Amino acid sequence: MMLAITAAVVLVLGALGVVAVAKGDTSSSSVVTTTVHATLSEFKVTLDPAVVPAGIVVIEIHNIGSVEHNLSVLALGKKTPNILSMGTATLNLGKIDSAVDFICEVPGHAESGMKATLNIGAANSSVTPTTAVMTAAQMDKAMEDVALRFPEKTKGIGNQELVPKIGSDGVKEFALTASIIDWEVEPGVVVKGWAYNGQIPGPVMHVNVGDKVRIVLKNELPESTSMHLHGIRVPNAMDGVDPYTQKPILTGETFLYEFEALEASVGMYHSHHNAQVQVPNGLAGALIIGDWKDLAMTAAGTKVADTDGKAEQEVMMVLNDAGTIGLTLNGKSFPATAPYSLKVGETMVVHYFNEGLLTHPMHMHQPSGLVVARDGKVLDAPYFADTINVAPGERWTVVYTAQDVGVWAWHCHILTHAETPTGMKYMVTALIVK
Ligand SMILES: [Cu+2]
Repeated sequence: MMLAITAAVVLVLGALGVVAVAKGDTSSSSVVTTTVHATLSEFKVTLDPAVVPAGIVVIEIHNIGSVEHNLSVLALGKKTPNILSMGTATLNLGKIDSAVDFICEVPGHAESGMKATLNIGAANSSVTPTTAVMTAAQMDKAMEDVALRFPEKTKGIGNQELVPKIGSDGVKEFALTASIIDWEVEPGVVVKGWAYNGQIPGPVMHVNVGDKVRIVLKNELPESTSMHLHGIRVPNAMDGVDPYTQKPILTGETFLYEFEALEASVGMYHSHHNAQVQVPNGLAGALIIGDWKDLAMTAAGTKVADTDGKAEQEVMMVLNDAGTIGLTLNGKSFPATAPYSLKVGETMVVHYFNEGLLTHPMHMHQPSGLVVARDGKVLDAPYFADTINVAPGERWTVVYTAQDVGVWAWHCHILTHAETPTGMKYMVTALIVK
């Protein structure tokens, strides 16, 4: 046993020795090691530098896009695993002496432009790795350009109110169809979204306490699905957890979710089948039981400076950070996110819903947020907070009463979820107060 350990230690030390020798060689000019910074986004691969001397090449990769990418050199049989949005990876190409072609292997990405070539040139031409790809003035210009585009129109709007049919039995019946659609997540970037009724997030359903509700879900996805009514009190058979409470809804099949709305709730409906794929790809939406403009203002009482004691708006803010949709507010990335507007003294009741995989601290620059409910339960003691952590699965209800005129930024405060070197992106919008 001791012998085996000693042998292993010797092997490891031997390997380190080899690495040390190789690195030492770079200064004595026999083998040069060059680090290249590769930046992945939708749908581009940028190499810096793009020309290197022959020798050992190590690629440091940063995915600044909003979806997963990888980097692969087919000719060398070398590639990274899929890299999450904002993730990094390293790819050691070993010794190369001729040009190398890179692609992203995620289906459709290379065809959309994710290709690059690393060329071999003179050792003294552009060996020095640099992280500055823009001048300060270029950066300022890029930031201003994207900011001026907000709010930029894109195709498709989520969270549209779904009007129920009232059946002869008095039941409020909502029709949902799940299918894969083309979804413009940011201007010019169209992804395969998984949608209820062709929109991301799915349509908003409002019902009253005491209503009898039927949701008719048709599955037009290429795989099975099921739907969980998250934060809503329903009979166990309606909980949407296949294979326990129902069979999976096969492609082409329909399932009826029927329940009586027993309690005021801020609920969400989402897939509970292959959910780590189906939900971040878009299969999620809001289901509200009760009059939350009224419930929230009653909870707020005299704590907010609302002019007439009534909320003017109820806003759904669905957060996502993964899947094909990526870092988004209501299925859109800045500058395609929707702005909100209020007059001084007016109030909007905002429900945050986190359908992603990460916690998002949502920050409103006008510091007037009164947290009145968590997961659809009114708090005994509402409290003020300008940054509210919304963990996956949580819903927080916040009363914002406009106090001061201006355009107030409203964004996730994990800064890589809100900004890039070329300006604001992802989970950013604004409250415009007049
Ligand atoms: Cu975030």
